[in-house]
Amino acid sequence: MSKTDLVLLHAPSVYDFRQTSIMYGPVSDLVPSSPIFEMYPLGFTTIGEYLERHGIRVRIVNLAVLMLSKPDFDVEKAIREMDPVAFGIDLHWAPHAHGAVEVARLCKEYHPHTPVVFGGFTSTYYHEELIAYDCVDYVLRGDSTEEPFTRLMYALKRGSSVSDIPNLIWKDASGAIVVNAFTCVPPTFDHVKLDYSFSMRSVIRDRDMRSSLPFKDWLSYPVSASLTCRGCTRNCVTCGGSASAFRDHYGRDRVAFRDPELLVADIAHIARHIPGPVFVLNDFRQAGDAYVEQFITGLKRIDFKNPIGFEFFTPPSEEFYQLLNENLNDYSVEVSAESHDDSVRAAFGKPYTWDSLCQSVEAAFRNNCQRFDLYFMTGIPTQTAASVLGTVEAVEALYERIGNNPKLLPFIGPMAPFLDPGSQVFEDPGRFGYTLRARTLEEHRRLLMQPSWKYILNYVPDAMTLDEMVDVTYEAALGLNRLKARVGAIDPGTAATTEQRVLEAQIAMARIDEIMRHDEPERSTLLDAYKHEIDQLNESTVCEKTELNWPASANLGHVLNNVRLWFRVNAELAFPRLRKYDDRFAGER
Ligand code: B12
Ligand code: SF4
Repeated sequence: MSKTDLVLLHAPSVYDFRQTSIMYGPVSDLVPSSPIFEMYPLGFTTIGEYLERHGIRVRIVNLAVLMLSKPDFDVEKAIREMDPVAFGIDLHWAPHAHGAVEVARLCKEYHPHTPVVFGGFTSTYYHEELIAYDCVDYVLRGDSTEEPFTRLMYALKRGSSVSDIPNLIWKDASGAIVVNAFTCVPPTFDHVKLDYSFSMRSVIRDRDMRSSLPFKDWLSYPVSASLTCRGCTRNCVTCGGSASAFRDHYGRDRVAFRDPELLVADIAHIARHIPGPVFVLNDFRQAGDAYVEQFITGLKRIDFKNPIGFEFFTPPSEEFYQLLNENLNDYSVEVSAESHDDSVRAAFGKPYTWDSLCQSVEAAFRNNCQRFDLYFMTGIPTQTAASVLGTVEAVEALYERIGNNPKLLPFIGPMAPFLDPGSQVFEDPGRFGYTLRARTLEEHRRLLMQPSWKYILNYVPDAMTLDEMVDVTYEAALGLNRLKARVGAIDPGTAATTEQRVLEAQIAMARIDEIMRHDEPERSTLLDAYKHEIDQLNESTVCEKTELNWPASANLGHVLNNVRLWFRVNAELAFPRLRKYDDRFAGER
């Protein structure tokens, strides 16, 4: 097993963002990525680990990170020099619609006979449109592609038929499109490893750290995510990962949970090798009380020391925080309330009250919660500009209620760049008070090339104009920034930088509107001339990226464990027989 069989490529949102003048705005301010969304799907690591366990050699190349961190990185040369059996490209998030297809075109240009495989949520949703592109040979549908991908790779290596590989869309010899049955939807989430062992091994083996970094600044902020499930029990109307989206588009009618003992083992493994905080995503309370008890006491058993953060879909109770406090050293909480306004939140699909949330924040701090991140969004159903500004006042009152505790960190950002394909709102916009500006994949690709986030949005809400939405998003961000500075949740320097950036962003948005009133070719000339200023504003706007960070510290244990892993991987390279493989699909190998 010497040559790389599969290269997994992650494209930037827009290819080539280095040449275009686009004011992305605060579209990614609330996630660790920059606006070109350089983070690859966690599924790359589960695919990589699973395929390697079955004898297929995999390499992740995060083109987006390489392009961001090395301005002269030559993508075409890098792709030309690769020589795998197949390329895999994620079109998981709709914002990658432009970059992912352009990267596929480059793969085909330099390697016309090498198959290009697409996958991810957006690929699944748009599988018919996607397979029609000349540069796409296969699409694998679904939220669990590890097994069909393994079988596809065996078939490609042997030159055998792919007609019985589940979830696969392909073209036969005549070019006709064949849609295989969508039957691989595992009922549990236990067949994969979520412990980052694949990424660590491949860094050591390929002597290449940067290509597989999950996002640009990961080395300075080594955060990891743990997942409790595939699917979701809830139905937030704008979410493409809701219960109804999974049922209607991803073939899943029941949530697949990860065994709590496996989840604890994932986290223990992360803690041995990576010093940063661990986020446990997808509210584990969805799995019921027994699961909660087993998981939390399991974390106590491993004496988990890293900071740990939990995403909760509804405000937890005092009793629940007591359980966390009794069992954990350092925990934090994250809740996306979306709005302070109960009717707006109910229209979004989260029908709990603002008062219950405030009580939960108080209870969290009574029980030693180290940090409470509260997320709000603009552009959601029924939300008016006045309601958005009301959120700032409500947060101010909440700060007063908790004695201006600086451990509360509120954030606000727009629902952007897109309403999720597959969400209830996307499927039936009129019912929820929206007009869609794009439906097809190609229409989304065109939107991504627009010059500012106001023009990129794939929707217009009825309850406010796009200009109002842009203005109140920045206004509310300024309000929260000032509040955080006043209570000491952020330092004055950070607050001043954010204030300045928001003000400059408002000016830039107005300037782009003004440029858009010109016709081509003057419009493009003016935009190109403005590129430098726009690029300065693209990193973060409504908050400083580092505000999202939780503390991390490496110790001697991490160093020793990584040295041990380094020796083991190198020994396996020198003596391949040391590596054990799974023979599950041996007949197809
Ligand atoms: C965890 C999560 C995150 C994490 C990211 C973790 C990560 N690196 O993957 C964070 C919080 C950072 C995040 C950010 C964003 N997210 Co998110 N996220 C999720 C969530 C909750 C779970 C997804 C998950 O991890 N699944 C399990 C992992 C192990 O599998 P996987 O990555 O899906 O991969 C499998 C398949 O998708 C497929 N697959 C994936 N890639 C490929 C490639 C190939 C070639 C093949 C064959 C198969 C394949 O096979 C994989 C293995 O089986 C879902 C909601 C949900 N209920 O599912 C939303 C969701 C996926 N996110 C969504 C969105 C919109 C975003 C953002 C764009 C939001 C924003 N504007 O900032 C950003 C994008 C960040 C970036 N790329 O830089 C939408 C996507 C809708 C759409 N169709 O576009 C979802 C559905 C719902 C939502 N609104 O949050 N997200
Ligand atoms: S936004 Fe709502 S539906 Fe979507 S993953 Fe989160 S809780 Fe589930």
